[in-house]
Amino acid sequence: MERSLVLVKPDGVQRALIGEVIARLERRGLRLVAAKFIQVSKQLAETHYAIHKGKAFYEGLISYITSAPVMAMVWEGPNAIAAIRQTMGSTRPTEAAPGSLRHDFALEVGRNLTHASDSVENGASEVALWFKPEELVNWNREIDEWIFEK
Ligand code: D4T
Repeated sequence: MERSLVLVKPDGVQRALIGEVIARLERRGLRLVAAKFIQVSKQLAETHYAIHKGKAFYEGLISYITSAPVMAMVWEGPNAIAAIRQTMGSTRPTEAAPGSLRHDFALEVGRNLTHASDSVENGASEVALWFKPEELVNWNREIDEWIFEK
């Protein structure tokens, strides 16, 4: 079972799209593991985006993600990494597939609404960065056997 960090970024929160993001992930069949509504500190932002330090868009990225609250979540499921990134659409909204969140709701890469982990390894490290172990809920749903093959 793969796990991904999912963020509804400040633009998604300000535009009242938290429910839309959650609804699409729920409808897809993914299972919610954790959620919290937080103001991101500069320190957390810099750790999360450390890989982009030095790039032209880095400073803008840090001020964007710390500019207003975010909805931070963990979602899980078989193939969750690929499934969630497909539901989000490509990082650049104008390259996102029709029907994806970024296609339907965004125009610019610097206001692309959401974040999702891009690999199983990054999913595990990002979940550990954003959540304490006791904030993660292990549970089963009645419908799981109708969505998860094994
Ligand atoms: P996030 O991490 O926000 O889900 O984005 P992705 O995983 O889809 O894409 P990324 O790591 O390549 O980019 C991180 C973040 O930086 C912003 N960005 C990116 C930007 O403002 N300008 C750029 O040219 C790029 C490549 C958008 C997402």
